[in-house]
Amino acid sequence: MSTQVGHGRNDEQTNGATDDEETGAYTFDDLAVVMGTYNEAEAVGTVLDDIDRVTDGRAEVVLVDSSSDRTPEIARERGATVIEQPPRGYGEAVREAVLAPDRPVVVTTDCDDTYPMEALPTFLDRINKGYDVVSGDRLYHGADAMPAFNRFGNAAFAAVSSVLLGERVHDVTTGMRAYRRELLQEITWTENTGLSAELLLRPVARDYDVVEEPISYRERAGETTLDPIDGGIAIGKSILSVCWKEWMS
Ligand SMILES: Nc1nc2c(ncn2[C@@H]2O[C@H](COP(=O)(O)OP(=O)(O)O)[C@@H](O)[C@H]2O)c(=O)[nH]1
Ligand SMILES: [Mg+2]
Repeated sequence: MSTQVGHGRNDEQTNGATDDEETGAYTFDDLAVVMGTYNEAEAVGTVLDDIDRVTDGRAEVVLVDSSSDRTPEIARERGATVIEQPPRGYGEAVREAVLAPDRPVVVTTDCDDTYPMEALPTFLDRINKGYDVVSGDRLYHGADAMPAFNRFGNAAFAAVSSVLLGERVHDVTTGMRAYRRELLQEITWTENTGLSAELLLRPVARDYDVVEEPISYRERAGETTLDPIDGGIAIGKSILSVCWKEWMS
């Protein structure tokens, strides 16, 4: 497999979201959308309703939840699967979430209404084109809704990662990606706060077919759970340690 980290926006688009039996392409019936949730009562209803609307209720939805508010009840009312976990950080939750579904295509998102669920058909199309990972690039359109400190940090993480990988990547900390399930099961994931970076860096380092897809990014509903400075330091350490281990293996 050859790595192709580039933007997919100019690729011709098929109708993979609706076509199935004749072509063998994946449809929304093959898709699971997963997320970690920590007190997201303000956003969870909107996020799950968006997924339902865009996928016609056909995507499986899995939450790994550590909330003390009504997030899990709101999710169960909407038919989502809720796995309970004590609050142990972003990556502990998202690792359990990505490994949970049996469906062949797994999409991650944050449960804070920042990511465009309208992009799900495009993400599925890219997987049907043969990509192993489709990574939502928030910075391509400028990410005006992102706090300036985070925007600068994310651009720096992408620049450092690009040098270490020898491939240009544009947004390594995005929460919205589509993955082939086999890839998620094949690789051993080790990071917590840095898991979103690890989920891109290891596939790129191992020459899977990875593409970045420009996406819009909205302002968050509710309070962030990650401290930008502590979180930023943890992500920086993860990038260095994951790239080092990938080189050594
Ligand atoms: N289950 C669980 N979910 C978490 C934890 N920490 C963060 N999350 C969720 O992970 C996602 C990303 O966190 P978020 O606060 O949006 O981080 P930001 O996008 O970097 O500001 C959100 O859906 C959070 O609710 C945790 O300790 N446990
Ligand atoms: Mg978020």
